[in-house]
Amino acid sequence: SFDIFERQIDIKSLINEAKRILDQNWMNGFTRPARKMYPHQWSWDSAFMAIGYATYRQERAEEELQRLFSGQWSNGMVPHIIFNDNDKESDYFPGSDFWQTEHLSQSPNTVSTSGICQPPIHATAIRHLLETAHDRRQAQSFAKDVFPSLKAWHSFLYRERDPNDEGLVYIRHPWSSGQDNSPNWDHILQQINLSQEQIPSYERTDNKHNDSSERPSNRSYDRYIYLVDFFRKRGYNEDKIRRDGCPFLVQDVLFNTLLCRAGRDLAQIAEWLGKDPSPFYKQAKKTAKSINKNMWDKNHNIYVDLDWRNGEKIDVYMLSGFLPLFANVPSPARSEQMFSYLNTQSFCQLKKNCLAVPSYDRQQPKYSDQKYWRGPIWINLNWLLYKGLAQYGHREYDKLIKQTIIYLVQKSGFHEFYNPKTGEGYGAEKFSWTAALFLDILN
Ligand code: 9YW
Repeated sequence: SFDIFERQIDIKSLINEAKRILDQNWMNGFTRPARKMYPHQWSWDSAFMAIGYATYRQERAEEELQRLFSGQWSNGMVPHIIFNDNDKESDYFPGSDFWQTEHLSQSPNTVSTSGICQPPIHATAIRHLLETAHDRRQAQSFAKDVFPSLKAWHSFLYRERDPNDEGLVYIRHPWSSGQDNSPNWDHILQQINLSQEQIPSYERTDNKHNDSSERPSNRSYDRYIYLVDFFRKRGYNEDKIRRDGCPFLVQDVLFNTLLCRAGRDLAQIAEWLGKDPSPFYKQAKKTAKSINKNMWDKNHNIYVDLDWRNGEKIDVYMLSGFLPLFANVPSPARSEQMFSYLNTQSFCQLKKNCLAVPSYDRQQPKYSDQKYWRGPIWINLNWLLYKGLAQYGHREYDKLIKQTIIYLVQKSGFHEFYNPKTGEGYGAEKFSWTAALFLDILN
């Protein structure tokens, strides 16, 4: 048992440690999520890093995002990884050679990239930078430079990933969700029957750096790799991928929530730059409406993902199902219904001395304290929840989240994820977004 409210904590030294981690993971223009395990640049990680850098090093936040957009494809996609071609020691799999993107007409010539994307939280990070910058003029000029890239990124998503014009975009790989091993994907992945010949030969490296009991199963990995092979065989052509029956097409709550919020943030940026914000507001409004209409699970008081192929709800109750709060999607009445589920032993109940908030409903049979995205506490999800709840006035719960984050970091260091029962840290150590978002929350 622990008491997260009664500890003497030296916040200043934790802040210094967080900055030290970001400095150590910084590498010629971008921040590695973690030194050994993730030696390249990841898309949504970079946006979180920028939010952390905004507290003390504005120019780095800008450099980070500029480097990310240097990997943007000509169709507007921001790839989920921009590889660090100089790192010869890295054994990260799948590396740039596996993705086979370098000879595509739509991929950049200067850097090598993966062929899928991650949640679009970049406009949100840039708006935040504009609001907090100590050098406002510099931030404005940066925003002006990246505005066309942001616009192209959002257009790509609505154009290529929302073929029925629903206001909801799909992802086509679990890695695109940011929550790789979430139970959300189990049912769809299980339905993909593969013969041995359909799986390209490959060797996992993630297990070398980490306890394999915390990581995705080999069966899931086979399917992750099969999907990449499916895309590269079709030259990453979206129509072909869909027409040929890509077996994984999901409208994900978190991805669409972040797109909705980023759309409004992009509109605000446009306004500040003297440009027309209305197309972005319009898109965001439509997305919010569809999240409310199609993704709301009224029996459980939470939002759920949809299988794009048949429109069916995926009945899995994740912390991310509460995150539409971050984009102001639920009405106040609905937000109260959500809160009445969040504030139970399924997640974490106020005054029950629990660590807030695990990534998955603890009472579900597949819940695990240790497994990647199947229960452990992730700081980025909690940061999003924290900001979301603040907009609806839930101060007491926010205090609990903040105290949990301080407790975890002090007890176990800046880990990738944490055990909700014991507070033990798992995955990569000295993990960048944990450090970056800690800085923001304590700022
Ligand atoms: C991988 C880098 C990435 C995150 C993802 C997280 C994990 C594994 O690490 O992905 O090999 O890409 O699931 O959200 O961006 O931190």
